[in-house]
Amino acid sequence: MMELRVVDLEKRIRDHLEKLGFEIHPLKVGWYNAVLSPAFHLPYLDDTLAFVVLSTPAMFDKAFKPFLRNGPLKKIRDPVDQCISHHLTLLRESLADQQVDIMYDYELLPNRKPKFLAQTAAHIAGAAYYYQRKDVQQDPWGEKKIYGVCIHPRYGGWFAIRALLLFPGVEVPSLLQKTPVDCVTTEEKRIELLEKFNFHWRDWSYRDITEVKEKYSEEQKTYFATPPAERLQLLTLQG
Ligand code: B12
Repeated sequence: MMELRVVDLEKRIRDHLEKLGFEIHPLKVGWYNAVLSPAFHLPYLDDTLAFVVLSTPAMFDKAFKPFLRNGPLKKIRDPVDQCISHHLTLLRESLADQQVDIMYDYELLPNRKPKFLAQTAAHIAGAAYYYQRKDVQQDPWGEKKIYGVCIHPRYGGWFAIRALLLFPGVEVPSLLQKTPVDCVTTEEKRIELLEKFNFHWRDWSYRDITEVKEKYSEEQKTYFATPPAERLQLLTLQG
């Protein structure tokens, strides 16, 4: 009975979000908490169902451009963030019978820590492998701080991790955990990836560390390469 309800729920979320260029991957909160230090734990039962939401390259055309055409933007908030929260709010309304908590990648707690760690969630759900400094045996970076990066089996680095949907009332003890695809397998490539992400992220080359099936269009690249304060103007000019 319980399992059927979960399958149905997952299908409803998928049907709603996939046509907009999003991808969803289920996980249990307990898997996520198990790898994190207590300061980052989410206060839910271990078996609680959650979904990590990714935006794929198609989101720009399928959700973002239509969103811009349809309504006035609030000047103070990032347009893509507004688009995503718009669609996840609609999703929540369509699941009216279900309590759902939504955490966005850009949301911070009062102590300035992010509400959830997007990369850990993506890895744990099997969506995109999270390459960290500790995935390299002999690293050349000494005292430098090195941030980790997720790579998706289909989109490489051409995607973003947008939100975590949590279902406090829904427990899924028998959900099976998927291992993320390890697509950057050699020591040399992993070093190259982390160097590109940390020291050359502005040239976006880390996103092409693997052969990709689909990536951002030229238009989408121009949009994201424009400083946030000038993006609205860019969109207005293009009509
Ligand atoms: Co940033 N950024 N960022 N960023 N950033 C995010 C990480 C994210 C996920 C945003 C998104 O997609 N919406 C993307 C990365 C996407 C990806 O991985 N493919 C992102 C990007 C793309 C960038 C930039 C390229 C700029 C941009 O285009 N937006 C640059 C690149 C980095 C650079 O500067 N060269 C960038 C920069 C930054 C700054 C401003 C520098 C800060 C600091 C970065 C950092 O701390 N990682 C930054 C932040 C704060 C974030 C943000 C909001 C939070 C990250 C954070 O604070 N992590 C995230 C979004 C989010 O997560 N909500 C985006 C806290 C640290 C402590 O986490 O290092 O992963 P951690 O440590 C945990 C893991 O190691 C875990 O435990 C630790 C905590 O206890 N752990 C795990 C331990 N053992 C194990 C074992 C396993 C198997 C696993 C899975 C985990």
